[in-house]
Amino acid sequence: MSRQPLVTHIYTADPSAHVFEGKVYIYPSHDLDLEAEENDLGDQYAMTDYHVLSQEHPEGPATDHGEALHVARVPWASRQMWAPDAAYRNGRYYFYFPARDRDHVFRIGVATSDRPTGPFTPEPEPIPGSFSIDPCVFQALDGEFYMVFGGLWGGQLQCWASGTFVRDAETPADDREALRPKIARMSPDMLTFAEPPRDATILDEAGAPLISRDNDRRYFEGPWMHVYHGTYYLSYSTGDTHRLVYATGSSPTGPFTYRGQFLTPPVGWTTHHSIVEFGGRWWLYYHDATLSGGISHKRSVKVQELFYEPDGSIRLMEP
Ligand code: FUB
Repeated sequence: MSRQPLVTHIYTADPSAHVFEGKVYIYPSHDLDLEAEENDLGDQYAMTDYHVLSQEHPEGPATDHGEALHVARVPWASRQMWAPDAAYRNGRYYFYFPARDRDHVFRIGVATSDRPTGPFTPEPEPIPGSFSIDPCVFQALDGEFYMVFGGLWGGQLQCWASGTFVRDAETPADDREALRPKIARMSPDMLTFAEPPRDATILDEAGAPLISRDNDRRYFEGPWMHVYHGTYYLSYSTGDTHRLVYATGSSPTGPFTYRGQFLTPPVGWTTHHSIVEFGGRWWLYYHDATLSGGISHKRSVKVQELFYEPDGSIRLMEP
């Protein structure tokens, strides 16, 4: 199978793949072809808009449907349109995206359309009570929708550890419990949270929460949830150790037990992915920075088949 970028005329990253109307629709970030100095706050990820891609099949070519939303159309947002996601409910498509507000605090917004390709019309304000980055909106087995979200460092998850925003907050000390992704049930209209976000706990094999110095396993950013054989799979990036790993649980809100790594580090600093079933097979959408020669903020979305072992574990892959 080809491991080439889905498209090469623009840089794309952070792919959230969904099957809508019999096709795969991919909702990526749109990396700009800009020179930028890299820093740990991610200022180099200065994206301003989103494009939607689609494929008739994960092994086939991708179509770029053009600009679906621009920061200039979002009244509350100032910059940095980071990793988005989309959902379908009751005849409407909902596009979720993080961006910095006018105080430079990351919030999560929602925009709607009657088509999977957009253009999407943004709500005038971010989702009340939202913060940080990397929304993933999924439907649980009982039909309810949830958003799992959050990212460290430039994604500001550590700034909210006390419940209110502390701009210069640091990540927990090495021997303390690691930060966890946040999860909230969505209201029926999909525009607000039905409850305050809570922690999605990730435990080790002995049932203890992962701790901060466990950099190969603890949560960093880019959560994705899917269900396989009745089990919830929470997968995510370990950030500074550049792995894609997963944990499983019997409830959409956790707790989740760490299970393993499924993708070794791709080229570039960030790792971000989604997992989707299409045609009775499973597919991993992810990005790397090969096309740009390794420039971390110029990434390209790729896809490869994903395999489960008989015990439900995900087979380790190389990009
Ligand atoms: O693309 C900007 C940020 O980089 C995303 O929000 C993170 O997940 C990381 O991929």
